[in-house]
Amino acid sequence: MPPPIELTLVVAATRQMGIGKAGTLPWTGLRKEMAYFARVTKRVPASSDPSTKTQNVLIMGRKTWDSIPPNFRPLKDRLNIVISRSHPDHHHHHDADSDDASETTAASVVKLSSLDAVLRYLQARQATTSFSSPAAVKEGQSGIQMGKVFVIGGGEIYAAALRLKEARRVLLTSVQNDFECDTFFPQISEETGWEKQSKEALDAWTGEDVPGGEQEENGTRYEFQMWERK
Ligand code: FOL
Repeated sequence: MPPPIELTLVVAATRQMGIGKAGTLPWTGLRKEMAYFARVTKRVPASSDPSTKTQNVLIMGRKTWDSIPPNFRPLKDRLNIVISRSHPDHHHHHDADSDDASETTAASVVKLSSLDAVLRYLQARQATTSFSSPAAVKEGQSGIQMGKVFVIGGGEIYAAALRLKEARRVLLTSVQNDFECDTFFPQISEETGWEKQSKEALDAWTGEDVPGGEQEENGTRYEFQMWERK
């Protein structure tokens, strides 16, 4: 039996847990922070079978998809799953190579109508891709091994994900400056059942030497953190 799906939420948030304003990020110019997001979400687990291609999975809501600059989406080298109530649940596996707008990327997009449908899709895929039979590939299962599974927002999707037992961990970039926000991430704290992990634990989980302590870019201060459920 495949291991249960484990969800990791990735987010940058102010101390008030503000994450967005008017359909975009509240800040501009956090280039190294964004580069951290890209690196961490691309790096596949060290345990991956080196003879098979592995890709991490990004789950996002439709508004987050819309917020990503068109020339950056689908976010490359990762399977992009977009949740949208107005889309039926037959997945439409689209190889970017055959798409005019993103011919240089090796990413693909799957649209599903709920987080629940995403979990069922991933469970099914996890069960079939370990064999990557021609039948499974023909069915749109692609034969690519699934690596880590990330939830990348926005507010509505984060809140729904945090209600699931599968949501094990939050990679939180804690932004110290105040920005006006209209979209928020739920409070995570000791009181709500979460525990901040050490830098060593963050390094081990991400597979990199994450800069520790306060970072600063263009006058905005932030810290890379990892929280896990108690
Ligand atoms: N988590 C963190 N830590 N920071 C974020 O900025 C963030 N943003 C989102 C979700 N989780 C986050 C959602 N918004 C891109 C743009 C917006 C976005 C997420 C990703 C994007 O264009 N990413 C590209 C570009 C990388 C770069 O500029 O270096 C990518 O390849 O990931």
